[in-house]
Amino acid sequence: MTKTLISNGTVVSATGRVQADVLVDGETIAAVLRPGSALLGFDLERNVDRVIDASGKYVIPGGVDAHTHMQMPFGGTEASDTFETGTRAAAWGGTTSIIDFVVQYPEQDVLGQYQLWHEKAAGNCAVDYGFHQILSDVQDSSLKAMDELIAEGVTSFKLFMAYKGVFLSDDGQILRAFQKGASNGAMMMMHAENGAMIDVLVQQAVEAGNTSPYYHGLTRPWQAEEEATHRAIMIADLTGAPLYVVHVSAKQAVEQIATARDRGLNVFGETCPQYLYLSLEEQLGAPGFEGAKWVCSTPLRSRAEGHQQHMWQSLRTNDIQMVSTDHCPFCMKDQKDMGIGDFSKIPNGIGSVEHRMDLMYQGVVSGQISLERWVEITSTTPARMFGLYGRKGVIQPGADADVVVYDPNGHTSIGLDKTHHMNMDYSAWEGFEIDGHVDTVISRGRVVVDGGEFLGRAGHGQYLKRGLSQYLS
Ligand code: DUC
Ligand code: ZN
Ligand code: ZN
Ligand code: ZN
Repeated sequence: MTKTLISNGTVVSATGRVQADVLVDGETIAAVLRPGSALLGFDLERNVDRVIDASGKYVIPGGVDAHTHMQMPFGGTEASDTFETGTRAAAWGGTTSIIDFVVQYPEQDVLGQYQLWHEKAAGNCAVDYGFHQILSDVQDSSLKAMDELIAEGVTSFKLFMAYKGVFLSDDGQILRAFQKGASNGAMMMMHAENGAMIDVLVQQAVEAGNTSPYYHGLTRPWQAEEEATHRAIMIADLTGAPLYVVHVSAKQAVEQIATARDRGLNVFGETCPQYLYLSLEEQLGAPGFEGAKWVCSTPLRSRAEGHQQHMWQSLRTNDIQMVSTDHCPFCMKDQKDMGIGDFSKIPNGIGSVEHRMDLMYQGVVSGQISLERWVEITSTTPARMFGLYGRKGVIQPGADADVVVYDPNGHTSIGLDKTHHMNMDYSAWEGFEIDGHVDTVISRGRVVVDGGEFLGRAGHGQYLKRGLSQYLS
């Protein structure tokens, strides 16, 4: 088995930092050692196959992106990253685990869809992958499937309060699914937007000739997000189910989550880089149809209203627990452009799986979050939230050797002709400059990225059979 020593780096965890050497043996971490101690009484040349010098660099657990949609059929097309291209891009950016969403559309068999997602992913992934399950047809067979999926390591289930005819569940269906989650320990995830209100606003806008991409955001106002977030919390409270609200963008929705947590409920919130950095005003300022690049749901929010600054604060105070990408990439050509003349036909989604670690590190540079909080919200908490902690999310003996060597003196320019490995014909992050750099990425002991070279392979990534959320037991 290959032994690798990552020497002289600063090992950063959710709780602190220490100068240490990390010894990797095969696929796992064998030891975290005092710097240089591996050299004492130890023939380095004979006993270690490779030494990675991490002097002046951070050594962190690999990123866990708990919200991706690889090759998802959606909006009359399919998300443009396959499991192969998407996980390769993830690896480039220091993310060594993803949790992707199996989709049940109406009338589809849940377990059949789960098998289908395995077929899509198996043999294609560069890094490890797990699954959540989307339920869009809550009926007896779907509820029964929830028990069977938990035994398969799918321990979290997403429902939608929007997208009529596609994903939408009504409150009674949500109640039934949450009752099941309360009894079997599953984490219930919610897309919290009031779809009925949004559908009317969208129709009115299109009829009035307000068809540019900017109206996507205006027709999905924060009130629709706050109301749905509150309703989801009430259903969680009534049933006793734990609730994880995905892609939170409105400060008012954050306040609902914070209030619920203060009351002692098991309610958690996720945000995404786009809700920290991008705004409705910038989307408005984009020429022509360019604003389509940032059409996602929940939508970008107004900077004048202060949502972005409030979201950073919420990450600091733990009103919001973690950051995923909601990676749902579409190209402008032949995908987003379906919505020219009608914004409601633009496939919803932004691609960021490659840039999450960098974008959040820039939050450390700008003083928004600490170095430790960076590791916590991008790796440790996602792992713990979704039953992977111990294997993932931490550098300690016995953990999977998923390690990133991050250079705080390096630099990353994001953009189509710069750093961009996702299968998209544009970057939602064009022109972003990061005062740091992913130097080396190790996935289960294998160096998959090093010195600007991809060394991984499709099929190295394995399915992650997850346990129940470690925030609940
Ligand atoms: N939001 C998106 O932007 N894309 C996929 C589905 C969703 O909820
Ligand atoms: Zn969603
Ligand atoms: Zn999503
Ligand atoms: Zn570098």
